[in-house]
Amino acid sequence: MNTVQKVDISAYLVIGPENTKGRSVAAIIQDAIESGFTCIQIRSKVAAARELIELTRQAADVIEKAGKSQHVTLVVNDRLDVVLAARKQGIKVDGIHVGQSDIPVAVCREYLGEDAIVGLSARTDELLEYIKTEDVSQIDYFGVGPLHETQTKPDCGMGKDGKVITRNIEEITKVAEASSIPVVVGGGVKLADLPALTQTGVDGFFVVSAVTEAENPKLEAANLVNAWNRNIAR
Ligand code: TZP
Ligand code: MG
Repeated sequence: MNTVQKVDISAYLVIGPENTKGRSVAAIIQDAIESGFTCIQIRSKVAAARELIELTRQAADVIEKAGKSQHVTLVVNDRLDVVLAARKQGIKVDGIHVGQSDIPVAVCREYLGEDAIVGLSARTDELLEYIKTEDVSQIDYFGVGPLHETQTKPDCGMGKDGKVITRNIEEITKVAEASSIPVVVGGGVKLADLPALTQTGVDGFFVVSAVTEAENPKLEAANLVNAWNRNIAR
């Protein structure tokens, strides 16, 4: 189909104050977008609502000052209240990313409107069947993972038995084929994973630590973007 994609999830940074080794969240976001990252998600399990609103404001400012407000998407993880409060304060926040246990997609869509970006983390169990059968009419993209176990989110991909299920390249290829909406893959993703990931048919990769814990976040972000763009089949 020759439609204009609503969101570019090719290089997607997830970031919160607990991920930056004490460095400024806004500065690392600036590094990432200057290096070509296309999507930013503010995610924190420790920050209070006011801090999340402030981080969202700083992210929106950085994106605007870089002249990328029309190209770089800004979303907040989980917190519909934070997105609504930020918008009320005039902050340009594009949407929300939710998980299977969070506020339902339909509710997010109702509050944020048709133009908002609403991303959903796919289910862990029976992933392929889920991707094929889920009603995706209100969802802009699926988050899928983890590719590897990760200390950033140790319970990512954890099954009912407490064991983490990672996704290999073959499975990810099947998910990309089966999904009628864009797919972004993350969880332990590092530079070395990108050549293989670009061959799976997914629309992008997401990272936390590869950028937020890098000694030089700007350089590492550029390395990731370049590796993706160099290898992706167009
Ligand atoms: N959702 C699924 S895995 C994950 C999130 C937020 C963390 C990924 O972090 P990292 O450091 O890129 O492994
Ligand atoms: Mg969540």
